[in-house]
Parts: sequence; structure tokens; C-alpha cells
Amino acid sequence: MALKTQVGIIGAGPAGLLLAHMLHLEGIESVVIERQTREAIEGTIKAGVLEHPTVELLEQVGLGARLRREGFEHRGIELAFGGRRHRIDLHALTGGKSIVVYPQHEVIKDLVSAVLANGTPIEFGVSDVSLHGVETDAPLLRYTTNGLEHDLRCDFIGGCDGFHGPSRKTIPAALRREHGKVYPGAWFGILCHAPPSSSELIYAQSDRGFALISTRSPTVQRMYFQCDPDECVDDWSEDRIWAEFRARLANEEGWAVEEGPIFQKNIVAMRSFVCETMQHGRLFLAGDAAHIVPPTGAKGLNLAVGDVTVLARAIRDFYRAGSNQGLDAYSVTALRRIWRGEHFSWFMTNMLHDFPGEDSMTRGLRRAQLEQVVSSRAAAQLLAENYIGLPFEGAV
Ligand code: RFL
Ligand code: PHB
Repeated sequence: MALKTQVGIIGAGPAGLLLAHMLHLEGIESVVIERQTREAIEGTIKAGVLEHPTVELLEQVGLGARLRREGFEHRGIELAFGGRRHRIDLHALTGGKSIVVYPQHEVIKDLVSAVLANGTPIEFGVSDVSLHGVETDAPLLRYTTNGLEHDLRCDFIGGCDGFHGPSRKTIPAALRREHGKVYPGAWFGILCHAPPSSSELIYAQSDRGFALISTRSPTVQRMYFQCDPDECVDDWSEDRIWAEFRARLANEEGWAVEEGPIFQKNIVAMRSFVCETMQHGRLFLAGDAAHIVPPTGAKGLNLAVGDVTVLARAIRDFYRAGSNQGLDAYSVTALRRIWRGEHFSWFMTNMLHDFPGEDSMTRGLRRAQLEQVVSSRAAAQLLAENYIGLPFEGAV
């Protein structure tokens, strides 16, 4: 079947859905096609931390109500090492800004409802997605749904299909410069029924490796510990997991992690990746399709939101003012903020993880870095500014 829209969007993750919603607010039509079911995308546990600029943007586009009601504002984080916790006062160090802990799948639920309520179609469960004619003025998305092949003709394609999607690979290899780094570690994540161990997130460095105490609600907690990338979740019993957390969070202050029944376990790889360029003809990449960060800086979703603000504004200017300026500059504009996020995520990862085979010099330098961050206001401020999120490159 032949269909037509202004912007064809591949992927109903935060990037694709937010793009569809922001375009609608500008009177621009789009269609979203998604490989998974609605239940699957609304049920996958991923990120938890929304930066200050992300929260502001979601409020501006009418998606702030549930986030404000059910999310948890955090005005500081703790860095734990050497048996002690050290608070980084995000609020005081950034002139009153904070972050909000609100799970990514709740953001997805809010976005899916808004996009459907706008009348923008989301085709779930599509397969065999391919991109055609992206160098022309009328690119085409071909996909199969319910056994039928469809051709969706559009003016632009939003490649919001995550790290493994087909969009990035459509850019000819000779025009694509890819930068990548895989870390020799991964995160073992759990969800458990327990009260919070702390009122703020704790990023802990120890000789046994990194651990992170995060939260989801007063009764559900999210925690991670660094593990080997080849680890198998089934090898980790509840007892073994709690023993590992206790060992990594051992301290001289007399606090302990709150333990409870674990109901979800998963392993998350750690990589840094950037694709330059993020555009080719009428194809524009946004989010994980173009870049990946290790989770230590809590930046992935937030970077995707940053890309979408730049892209939505560029597409708006094309339709409203006939201007190609924003579109032509998209990649360069978006990449400025992305590289800053990449740098911060790399910095946090190296400061907080001990990797196998490291020498004592590297470990000594890491400790000096941690000591600097908790004893110098200038160093703490730099961390705080990056953690609560750098301003977006202009807003729609
Ligand atoms: P997504 O979320 O991967 O969405 C891409 C969508 O595209 C679909 N897709 C296709 N659809 C049609 N045809 C195809 N051929 C397709 N191929 C793929 C996929 O099904 C999917 O629905 O990318 P997007 O929108 O760019 O969003 C990126 C974020 O999801 C990601 O960066 C964050 O989750 C990263 N992240 C965190 N980010 C933060 O900002 N703060 C955090 O606290 C944070 N914590 C995390 C994280 C990621 C984690 N995991 C599991 C990777 C914690 C974890 C554990
Ligand atoms: C989370 O709550 O899932 C979370 C929090 C902070 C991070 C990464 C993930 O840096």
C-alpha cells in the first residue's frame, strides 16, 4: 500500500516519539513505525534520571504533569569511596537546578498517549524496514505490517531506531566517521522491593568495582554493580548479589543497603560511540542511533532529547520559512552537545570504575580525582553543571 506523510520516523523510543510530538505542535505531520509492540516498549526498564533541561522541555511540550506528580526531584548526589560518603550539592552548585528520577518507560507511556491523542499514527510490530531515496526530495520507508508491504513516501526521515536500527547504516560508509570505545566492564542491574537506602543516588567506588544505588519509588529500588561483560545473570543468586553490594558499600559511617526481594535482573554493556555525520540527504539520525554513552553519567535519554529539540526546530524552519539553514547545520549543532555528554560520561566512568588489569598508578590517580571533586568547589561545580545537564542548543 502507498502512504504519504511529511516526516517518516523509525523507532518509538524517546527520540522518535518526542520528535513526532514536537512536530505535531508545529503543525507538521508524521508517522512513527516501531519494530516492537506497545506493551514491550512501555515495559522495558532503562533509564531513570531526567536532567533539568529535559524536565523543562517535557513541561513546555505539555508532558510535565505526571512527571512532576510521580517523579522524585533530587537536589544532590553522593559519591562514596574510602568508607565515606561525600555529597555533591547539585542545587547549590548550579544556582537552584536539580534532576528528576522518573523511569524511561513512564516517559514512553506519556509520549505514546500524547502522540496517539494528537492523531499521529504509530505502527507497532512492523518488520523489514528499509530506507530508499534518502538523497532525493522524496525519500521512502518500506516496511511490512500484518503480512502487507507498505511504502511510506515522506519529505524527511527521522532515524530514531537506536544503536542496532537500519538508519545509520544507510549513510554510505565513506561518509560516516564512527568513533567507538567498549569498556572492559558492564553493569549488573536489579530491581527489588525495599525501602530506599538513601534519599539521594549513591555512586560508589571500591576496590571490588563500582556500585550505584538508585530508586524508582518508596517501595521499589534500582541498583547496579559493575560486573564482567560475560557474566550470566542466572549465576547470581539473591544472596550472592546482596553480599556483593554489602562488600562494595562497606563504610565507617554505620549505614547499610536496604535489602529486599529482587524481581528483575539484567546486564548492561558499557560503550562510548559517536557517528559523524548524523545526516545524509533527507535522513537525520537522533538519539542512540547516532551515539551511545556508558550509563554512569545518566546521559543517554537526555542526549536524545537534545538532538530532537535541534531537529524539530530545523524541520519547523524548513516548512515555516523555507529555510534549509537549520537542516544543513543539524549534525554540527547536535554534535557539540553530544561530545560534551560523551566526555562527561567517559569521565564519570573512569573516575568510578576499577577495570581489570589496571596498575596501582591508575588507581592512585583515580583516588586523587575523587578527592579533588569532593574537596574543590570548582571541581564539584563542573561535575554538577554537567550532571544536571548542559543547556540545549536553542529551543523550538
Ligand atoms: P531507543 O530507546 O533504543 O529506541 C529505539 C527504538 O527503535 C526501535 N527500532 C526499530 N523500529 C523499527 N524498525 C527497526 N528496524 C528498528 N530497530 C529498532 C526499537 O525497538 C526502539 O523502540 O533509542 P532512543 O529513542 O534514541 O533513546 C535512547 C535511550 O533509550 C537510551 O539512551 C537510555 O535508555 C540510556 N540510559 C540512560 N539515559 C539517561 O538519560 N539517564 C539514565 O539514567 C540512563 N540510564 C540507560 C540507563 C540505559 C540503560 N540500558 C538498559 C541500556 C540505564 C540503563 C540500564
Ligand atoms: C537509574 O536509576 O536507572 C540510573 C541512575 C543513574 C545512572 C544510570 C541509571 O547514572
